[in-house]
Amino acid sequence: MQEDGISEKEVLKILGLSRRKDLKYSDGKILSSMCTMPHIFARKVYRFFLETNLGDAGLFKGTKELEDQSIKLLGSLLSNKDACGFIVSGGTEANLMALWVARNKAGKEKPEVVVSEGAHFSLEKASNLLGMKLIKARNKKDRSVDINDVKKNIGEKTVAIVASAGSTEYGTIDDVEALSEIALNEGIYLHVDAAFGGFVIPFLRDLGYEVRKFDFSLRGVSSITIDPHKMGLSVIPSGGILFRNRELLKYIETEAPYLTEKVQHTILGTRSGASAATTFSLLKLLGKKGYRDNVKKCMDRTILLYNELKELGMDVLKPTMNILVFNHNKADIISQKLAEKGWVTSRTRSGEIRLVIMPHIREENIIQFIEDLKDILKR
Ligand code: 0PR
Repeated sequence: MQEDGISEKEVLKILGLSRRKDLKYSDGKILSSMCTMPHIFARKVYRFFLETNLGDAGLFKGTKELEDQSIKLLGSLLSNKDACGFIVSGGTEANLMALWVARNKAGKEKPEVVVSEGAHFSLEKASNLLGMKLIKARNKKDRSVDINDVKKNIGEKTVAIVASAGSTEYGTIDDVEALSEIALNEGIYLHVDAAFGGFVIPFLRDLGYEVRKFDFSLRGVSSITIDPHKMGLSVIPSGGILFRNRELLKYIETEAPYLTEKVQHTILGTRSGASAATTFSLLKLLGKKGYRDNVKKCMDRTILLYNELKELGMDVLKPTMNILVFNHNKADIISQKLAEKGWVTSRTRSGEIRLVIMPHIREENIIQFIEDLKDILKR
């Protein structure tokens, strides 16, 4: 580090050079990401809360109220007005908190957690950190978890089951209703990872799509991850963890004797209130209608792309939400050629090409994508 500082202008110049190397959502070519441009209002709100710290909530009572209100609003979206929880850094932290509660609640030696083979890798991190054995149940052909295989994998040491409601790779929703029954019968904690789907599924239902139940209306569901920084249009970092009731929090309570609030439940100590305030603002500003319109826009474009891909003879999976997966015997070459044309796509673990149709993907981008794909296929 140099002795004397440099001018703001010089610093900004360095920043500008770095920032120019970043890709931009607004170019409409990022088809691999579950994040998007934050809502324009989010940018304004975030700045107002830069100094707020929910790790010392007694100093920031107003901001803490905004976090509590956000959780209330998300709880009502997920069929539970009594839900409690936190706006955290993202889905990884939310999933970690859920398994933390599940492990401590069960208090078993050598605890095990059953997830689907398509579960997000954050659950591998969480189980590793918590000293839990992660057991993967097989997926069915439709890419939702095979309930019979979940049952087979449940044993004496099982303390939790994790369901996906909007799987990362395929956007599929597990049969949470069946998993909820199992959880109730066996006395096992059920966590639903709706990091992506939480801001999609409730609105799909309103729009007339047939979607599975996944939320607190199912009695066996103990907690849900729902991320404002994905389809919630909020800023990074904004994740959401909701628990069915306050009782569950006692399993992760830590004393913070010298602070304004005497106990903490979150993993982080010092944590920004800006994410909570921004999330609250968007929930109020957009309302259900705003989010429903957002989902409709993404789904209309997803279906347009689905139809075009089918027309091209691609092996496309019927989408559950705004995630499209297709296969081709030359998928390797196709994704490489798409990259040469500037398209950022991703691949599933089975090698299919995966596209996430986020709000920054406009109809014209889809038309261009299809044109480019046709061109690649011709050669
Ligand atoms: N659960 C599910 C179902 C997820 O899809 C993700 C992330 C997580 C949990 C973890 O969330 P955080 O990343 O917020 O901790 N899914 C995306 C993925 O892995 C994250 C992502 C987002 C990756 C934007 C790339 C990107 O550009 O694909």
